[in-house]
Amino acid sequence: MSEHEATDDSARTLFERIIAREIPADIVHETDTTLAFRDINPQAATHVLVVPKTRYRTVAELAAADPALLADVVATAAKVAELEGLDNGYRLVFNTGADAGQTVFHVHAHVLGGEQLGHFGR
Ligand code: IU
Repeated sequence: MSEHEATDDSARTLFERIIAREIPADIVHETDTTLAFRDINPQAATHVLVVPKTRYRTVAELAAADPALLADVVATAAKVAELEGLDNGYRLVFNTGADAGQTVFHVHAHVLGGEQLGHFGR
């Protein structure tokens, strides 16, 4: 594990196992630094997760450590929106920490769209 990777969670996350192709996922797009795959519990007509192949726990940690990699994640999300035909718009969400309901501590962008989305919040 490099010094840039999270050290507080001993177990590898599910997303690291997807990146390593140890467990299957419905992969939508891949770059040298990112992977995009469909969420198993979709919250919109289109719901894709974009992860950096290097693990950081949260978007804040990623932004501080490797802003170019964060830019790669956002660019991959935009590419996913194009591939998925989200021409009428989409939402990009980084749940961060407990209050936002983050459950997987390998930073991921949710790309949501394909229908009119409800307002976010409570
Ligand atoms: P969150 O932002 O940490 O709450 O999002 C984690 C997402 O990971 C959530 O939407 C799950 O449905 C999704 N997910 C998945 O796609 N595949 C899995 O095997 C597991 C969670 I566990």
